[in-house]
Amino acid sequence: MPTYEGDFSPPAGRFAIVVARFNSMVTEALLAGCRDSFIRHGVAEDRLDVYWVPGSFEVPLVARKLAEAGKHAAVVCLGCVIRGETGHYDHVAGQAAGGVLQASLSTGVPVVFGVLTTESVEQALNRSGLKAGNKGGEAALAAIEMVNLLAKIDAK
Ligand code: INI
Repeated sequence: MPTYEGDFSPPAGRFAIVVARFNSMVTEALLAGCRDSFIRHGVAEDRLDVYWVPGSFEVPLVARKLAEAGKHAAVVCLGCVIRGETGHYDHVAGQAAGGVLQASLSTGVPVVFGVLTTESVEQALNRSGLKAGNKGGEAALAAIEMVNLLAKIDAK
């Protein structure tokens, strides 16, 4: 049966990375992982545009504006929301996730959710380059895979 998957071959075009400054020690590490992953998969740094926003709550607006503009093959969203550190964790994390999904569905452009939502600072550090890999790097891979899958669908 015909089966379609996006691969990790170097995709064409530019990529946008929207990154929240809140918890910047973690988000800078996510950005470094994301950049590194793009470069290792054939997307040179001069094809990456980075947009800083105050916090994860602001990520969806900028992601949607960029996706609507149509100048990027995909938009990667990076942020870090730590439950232990915020009383409105559920609102910030939930709205960020919902907004990112909406940006993708309303534009047809892959908008990837690389916002960490963790119980503790330790978990956040582990997922941004320590014991549990780097979620920023994974987000870049998801963007590449989605761009390549959509290109296959368009080519059919
Ligand atoms: N933003 C985050 O990205 N992570 C957080 O953990 C966080 N906390 O703890 O509140 C956070 N808050 C700021 C929020 O994203 C907005 O920038 C702010 O509410 C202004 O709209």
